[in-house]
Amino acid sequence: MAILKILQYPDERLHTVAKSVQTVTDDTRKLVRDMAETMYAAPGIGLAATQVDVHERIIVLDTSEMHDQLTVLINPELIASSGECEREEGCLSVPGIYEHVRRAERITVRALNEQGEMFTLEAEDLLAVCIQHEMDHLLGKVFVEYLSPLKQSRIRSKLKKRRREIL
Ligand code: K1U
Ligand code: ZN
Repeated sequence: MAILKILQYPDERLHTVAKSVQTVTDDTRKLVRDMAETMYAAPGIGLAATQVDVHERIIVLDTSEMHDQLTVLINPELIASSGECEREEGCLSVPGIYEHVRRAERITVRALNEQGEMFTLEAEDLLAVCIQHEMDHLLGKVFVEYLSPLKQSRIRSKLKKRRREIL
């Protein structure tokens, strides 16, 4: 297994639209294992392939308290959504920034698992928010893009300043 490099906002590659996986192969399963290891090490509760510069529709998630319930979504499709909620979100590609975003409260997604079998998942609360956040990554959208242009520009400046200080 390997820890992969996570792209940092405002990297242009985070705006790439991911392509569907044609066939789930051993290479797909290796990428899923590496993504899961990267997510747990970060630590995070989700990771989209876009964030590790692989532009395929693959997501890993684990919102469980014990970090022992990995969910893999390959080619996820949103088939239903209802309600509205507003929660604070974070992102491994936008470190140290936490902002409230409004999303659907409950969703149903259809996806393939690591074996290439189709399944349906009903989610609510944090899991629903996390899936929507990760599905946005696959469409090239980062959560800060829901914020006002002023907030986005402040976040970009803050991250650039922080990076200058680190280098
Ligand atoms: O970068 C990502 O897409 C992962 C992101 C997922 C997410 C978090 C919160 C709301 C929506 C989506 C994260 O995992 S940020 C880190 C985080 O939330 C966390 C880290 C350790 C323990 C618990 C939470
Ligand atoms: Zn994110």
